Amino acid sequence: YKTREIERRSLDVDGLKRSFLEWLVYSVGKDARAATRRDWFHTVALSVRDRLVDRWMDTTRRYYQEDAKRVYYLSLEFLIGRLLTNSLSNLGIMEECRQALDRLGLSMDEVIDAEPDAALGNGGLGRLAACFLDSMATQALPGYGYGIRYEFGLFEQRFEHGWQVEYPEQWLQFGNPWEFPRPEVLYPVQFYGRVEEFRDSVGEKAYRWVDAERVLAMAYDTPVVGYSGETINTLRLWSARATRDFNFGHFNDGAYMKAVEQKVLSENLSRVLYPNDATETGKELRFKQEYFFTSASLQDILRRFLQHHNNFDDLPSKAAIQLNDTHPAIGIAEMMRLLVDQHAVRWDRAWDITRATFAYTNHTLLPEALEAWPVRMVERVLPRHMQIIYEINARFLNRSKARAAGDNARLARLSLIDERGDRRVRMGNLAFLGSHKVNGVSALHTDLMKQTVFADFHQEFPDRITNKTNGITPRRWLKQANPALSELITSRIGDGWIHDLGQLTSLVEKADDVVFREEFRRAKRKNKKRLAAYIARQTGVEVQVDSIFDVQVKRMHEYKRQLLNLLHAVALYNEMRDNPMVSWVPVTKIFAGKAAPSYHMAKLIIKLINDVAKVVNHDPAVHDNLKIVYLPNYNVTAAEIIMPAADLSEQISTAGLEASGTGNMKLALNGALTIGTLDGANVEIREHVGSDNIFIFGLTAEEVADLKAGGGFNPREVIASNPSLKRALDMISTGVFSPEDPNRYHPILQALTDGGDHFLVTADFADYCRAQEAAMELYRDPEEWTRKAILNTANMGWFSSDRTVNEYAQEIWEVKPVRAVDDG
Ligand code: 26Q
Repeated sequence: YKTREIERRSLDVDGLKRSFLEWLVYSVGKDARAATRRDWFHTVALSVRDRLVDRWMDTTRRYYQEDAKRVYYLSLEFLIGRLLTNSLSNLGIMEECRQALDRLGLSMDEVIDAEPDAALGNGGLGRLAACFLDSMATQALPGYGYGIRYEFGLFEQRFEHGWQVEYPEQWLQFGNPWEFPRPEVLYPVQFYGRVEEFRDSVGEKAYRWVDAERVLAMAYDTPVVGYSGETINTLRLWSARATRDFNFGHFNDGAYMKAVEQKVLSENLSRVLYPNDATETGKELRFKQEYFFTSASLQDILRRFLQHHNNFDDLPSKAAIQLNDTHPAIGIAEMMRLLVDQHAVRWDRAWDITRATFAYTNHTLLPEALEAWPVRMVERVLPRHMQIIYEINARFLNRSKARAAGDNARLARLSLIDERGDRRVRMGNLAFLGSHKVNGVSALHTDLMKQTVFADFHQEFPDRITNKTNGITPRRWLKQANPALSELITSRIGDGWIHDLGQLTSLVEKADDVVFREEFRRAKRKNKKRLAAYIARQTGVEVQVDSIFDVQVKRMHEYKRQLLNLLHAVALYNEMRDNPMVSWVPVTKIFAGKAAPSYHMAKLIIKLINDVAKVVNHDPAVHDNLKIVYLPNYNVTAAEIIMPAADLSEQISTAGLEASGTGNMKLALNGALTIGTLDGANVEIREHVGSDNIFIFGLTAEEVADLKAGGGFNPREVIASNPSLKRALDMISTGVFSPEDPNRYHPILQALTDGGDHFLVTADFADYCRAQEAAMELYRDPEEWTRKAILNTANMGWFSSDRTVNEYAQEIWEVKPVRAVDDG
């Protein structure tokens, strides 16, 4: 017994090795000869998990004993990726584990590669939530993530004849060694039914939600290991379970199968992540998912609060609830319902408590992405919540009427209900009204929030909107993903940067050090070789390691303008063929990213990139100086290989449309130079790395707004006056890249011409090509390029999510670190 206990804690090579053998036999149930790579992964993960449990329970106990204020991060997405390297690295036992496996004749890299990528998110918003979890744990902040345990994560993308095809992502197929099911942590969540009015004990009007359907939310907990392993927080994901009493009635008439069907249906709630990363779909199941996890989370939060407290006035000093976009915004109404209907708190008091507890982060200004649920659906699915929303709205509009002084258009804009057409509930307005702070995710985005979508609300509540520029965790995105560069950095400035990324500024002076530059280049080259091998494996294309790795990896969306990048590729292709005697700088254009399955234009652009790639990559006339690759199935694991290997980072969205971007930060931190518009966090990246060390081009957000307001932009004129653009577009439209179907790309050409080129691809084309030429020219001078690359890495420390989370903690949540050893 005693030995067993030691085995589960020891962090040395021998202890790990013994522990692996024990787990393999007694829990995975295999012997070493029969074990597959996947068996070994489960073995190692379970052994590592053992080493988390004590500290995890310590952390939980510490928070409980100190009755610390907690922050609850409600997010429909957590894009966490793999956890093995993360856990080992944060515990500081990577090398010990490698050696232990070595002694068993196993390759650590193969074991690591057997872990599926947990893709419980679409892109930036979900990955941000995962970075915040890492940063909260690292800084000993009592932070909990709450979300859904989707059975199917974001679909797997494959290419068939160059077209995107989606396959189910079955990440749980072989079990998940990191999670702890909590079958006793179970909450009922209701849907449908109707509301009954009655008189309460003191004769006041009160409401009861009756005849509703019930689903249960069951918790699964995953430990979130902070750097050094001192603090281990919890990610709690909800899974839908049918209630046991579900349909007793059916058994009478022998309709057993019907009851089972119902059970299956109610469990669909947590089946699949919606693959839409911008456009709101209006699907009832999506709305039910939002309410399902929000309600379960709030019930759990109140249960924890009531362990220590009986006065709800204390809730805001013990709990901060952060809404990751409007997806959990129904939580505002749910909190009111729980306080007013279930706990008999008076409306005004309940409203003050709710507002003081909630805060809301906005991630997009795109009108098609703002959630607005049909009133008719909300009143059917959540009848009591619809009443509560009307009540919130009536009280608010009443108060605002005086100030609006007869400006009915203004009142209509402030209303929680969009009365135009079919009536809809504006979830952004609800989130804004029910929160004490509302934040944007970059300086520019926050300014635009104040000027556009939330202009009226900003006037009403001038202190509510605040900026919290996004960040990324340096543990995953530098230390783990880029060991070559990490080791180089640590050899020069020590390892303090891992938890204090600002320390990277000590590298500024190293930019002028020839030896350091040489070593920096060597690290980059190593990463490029690794990516080249990955590209060859995934696509069969051989790329030149000495070419510029020009990288655009992100969701496929028209506003992100992958098309602009591709048009430059076609123009460059033409120039190379026209001028075979010029000594061209070799370029490898690397694309990766998924399109929402219903987003036809995005899928057509993917097909176009693959079609152009096929022609260019096989054309001997360009002498391998240009290659184009589209890597399938971009996810966190692929990003960890791509980010460290990039030379040039494409951040080329139409100015004003990308809220922040976070891939831009990962790439610059890993020493890529940015070519980008003044959009989102690019603006702040320029301020930090210096305008000499970034390639900025294109219209500014203000110029875009003026252009649209003036209505004065004719893409046909722009095309006609730019021969290289015209030629590229003509080639696409005449079927040079799709001879078997010459008209295939007409929808794209249509959008760029008659469609009015909504995203200003043609308007920015010339300046983009100029910036690309500047980049290629600089690449001819490796010393100068490397100097700038080093200055990027050195000055990106501010973009650590540790800094971001600290700002939230101090200015929004008012939570403080709770450390293991309190010597204060
Ligand atoms: C909404 C309703 C129905 C179905 C799906 C959705 C939905 C899902 C995901 C809407 C939006 C998203 C994701 C948005 C997102 O990832 N936004 C990105 O957030 C990043 C983190 O702040 C920013 O850096 C990016 O600029 C922003 O695009």
